[in-house]
Amino acid sequence: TKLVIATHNKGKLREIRALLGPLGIECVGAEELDLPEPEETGNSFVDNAELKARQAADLSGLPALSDDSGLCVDALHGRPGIFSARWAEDEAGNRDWHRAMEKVWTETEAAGEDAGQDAHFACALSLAWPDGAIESFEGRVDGTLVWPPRGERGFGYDPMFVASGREQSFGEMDPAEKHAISHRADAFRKLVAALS
Ligand code: ITT
Repeated sequence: TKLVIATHNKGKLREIRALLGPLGIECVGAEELDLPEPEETGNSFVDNAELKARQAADLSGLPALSDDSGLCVDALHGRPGIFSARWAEDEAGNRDWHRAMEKVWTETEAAGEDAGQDAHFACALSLAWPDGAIESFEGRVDGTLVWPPRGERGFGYDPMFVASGREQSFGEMDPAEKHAISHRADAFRKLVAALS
């Protein structure tokens, strides 16, 4: 079977391909099919993941897998959360991850010492079928924020996140190590368990 990966984010696409590789599923990216990027109007990771997967399955006639994810900071009551990509965008819609990380750090510091730097990454994966069926799976990984950012690997907020019990940030880690513990891997384990 062919599966559409309903994302326009190259970092996510790379990780999803690595996670699906061992399962022998043929993946095609949304950009290869010229699928449009839907507006993310949902109020939760699952809502947004479902609208991205639904649209891709409807337009392609193939099963589609989407990922909606983000960084949730305790001191910021879960922000940026579903707005994680938006915090990186300037008026022209260009994304600058250093600027996004700086904003997260500055606001976390402003929230006060008591609140601490606890945070987690969350991921919702949705699998939509052309016949209308849809299933979603959620994963998370807990950790703390660090400043300044560390490492050039991964994508997005990875350089400022250290998972609980680890020394290296996600930006410093070997990709295989991130894939063993990430929010995305956690959601994938649930998806694979449900499908097998
Ligand atoms: P698609 O909607 O096309 O999939 P997007 O980048 O717009 O791509 P989201 O709306 O889910 O995706 O935004 C989530 C943002 O959260 C994303 O752009 C990342 O920067 C950040 N994020 C998600 N997973 C991450 C990870 O594993 N490491 C670092 N940052 C991550």
